[in-house]
Amino acid sequence: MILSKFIDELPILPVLKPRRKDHFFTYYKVNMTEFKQSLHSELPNTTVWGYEGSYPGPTIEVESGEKVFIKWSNNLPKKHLLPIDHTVHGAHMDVPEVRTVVHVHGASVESESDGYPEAWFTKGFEQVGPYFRKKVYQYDNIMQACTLWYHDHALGITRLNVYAGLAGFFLVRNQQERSMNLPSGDFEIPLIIQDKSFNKDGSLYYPKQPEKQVSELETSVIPEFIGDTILVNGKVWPYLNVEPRKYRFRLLNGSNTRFYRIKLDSGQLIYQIGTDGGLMEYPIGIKEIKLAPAERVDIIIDFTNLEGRNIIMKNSAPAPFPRGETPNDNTVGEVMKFRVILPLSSVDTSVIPAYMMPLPEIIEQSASKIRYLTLKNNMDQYGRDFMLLDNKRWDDPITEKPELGSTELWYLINLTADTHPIHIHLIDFQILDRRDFDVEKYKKEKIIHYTGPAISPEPQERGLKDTVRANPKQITRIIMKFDGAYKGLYVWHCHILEHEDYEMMRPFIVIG
Ligand SMILES: [Cu+2]
Repeated sequence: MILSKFIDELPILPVLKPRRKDHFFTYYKVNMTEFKQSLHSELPNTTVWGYEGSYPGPTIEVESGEKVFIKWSNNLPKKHLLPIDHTVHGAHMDVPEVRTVVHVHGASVESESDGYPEAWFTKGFEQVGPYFRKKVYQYDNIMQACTLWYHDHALGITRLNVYAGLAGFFLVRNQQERSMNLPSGDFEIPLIIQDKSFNKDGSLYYPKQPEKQVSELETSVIPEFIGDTILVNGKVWPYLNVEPRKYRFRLLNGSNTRFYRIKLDSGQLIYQIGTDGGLMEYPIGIKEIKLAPAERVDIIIDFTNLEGRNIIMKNSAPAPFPRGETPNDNTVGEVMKFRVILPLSSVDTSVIPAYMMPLPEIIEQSASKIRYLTLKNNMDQYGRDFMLLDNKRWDDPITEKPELGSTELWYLINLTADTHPIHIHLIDFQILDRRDFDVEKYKKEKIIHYTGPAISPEPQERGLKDTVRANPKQITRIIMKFDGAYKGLYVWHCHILEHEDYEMMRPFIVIG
């Protein structure tokens, strides 16, 4: 189905109002429901799932250090909107079909409120998963200003719940950031980029079977989901009217599998000011930004002196990444359009600061524990490919047990042909380097033989990260301190949701 581009206006996501707010804490209630929404003016309305009646969900804005309680409640139907594969871990016939649990991606948060995949709950908390601990989650937000997002994380159906619409922004703000005079108010816009496919009746399309059909099963998990349309803030190929001035955009890849390589067709520089975990030391000017699923960048685009221009945000990332097809300009090679047609409403006094804040580097020598963790292909009894971390399944005993206060260095040894965005809950990490190595030798002898020099992280990655692209045939080294306030059970996983749902996820426990 061909949909016209740039005929619908970009939705500006609403900011959620707290139910209660005083000196001591803030309380939100967030309801998950099913409803119909227009995702493109040429499509009949689409049945989606959302938070507070909105897909994507309303933006939750908090202050650094603000104590926030959120009651996430499930008011979804008992029947899932999308096809479930009951052979996948945690989605067997013995559990209810529709289960939800909410994770704030990038948050440092107590274990009981992190949205553990087996802490799921059904409508009205009638049934709960084995790790369910509380109805009201507590977020202390002891992070600096950063761009986080919340989304569903229920075991075995995360790909379906997020695809149905369960995702939204969670922004942490503070005085330090405000004092920088970045573009704000109407000139600061979060953008969640996702890909979807539709049936003629406007309903969401999600395949029941992979290309290589599994005849024994009615519904089978697929190795990756690649949609044929691009949505920003829940609209297919939208446009945004802008003034000739600076805008701050928070870009989030909220797609299941698709990566993006973002560029402006005007060829102008994009000023990046932040990574997953907050502001960078200083801004960088770049022409192209890579975004794996769950990665965020905080950027400024300057439309000054561009009156009358149309600027298209393009995407050149192959899908699946990096071995798949390169996108076509007529379709997914474009994301959205900026039309510089609004008159300047006031003088633009916002700035791109020369320097933002110090970012102490974690040095390699400070690591007290080194872990060598493989990303590896496997085949199941139905002949389906699936991926494992450290050759272990979700249900295998916990092996990653970092000590509170310690620093760890992880070698992500990618033996597969895909780039996997590896996400670790609870902490931010820094990328040390990436390096080519001999995959065959490693598979045979478990010996790391490097075949190229260590490559520094890309300029766009030089900041705090919670999701890293682990490229094929490379070892990606990341370093992290478990120095927060929290102990307990968390997870690390690939953020390609089709991988995460099918065993590419492991629990870890912070001890001490
Ligand atoms: Cu993966």
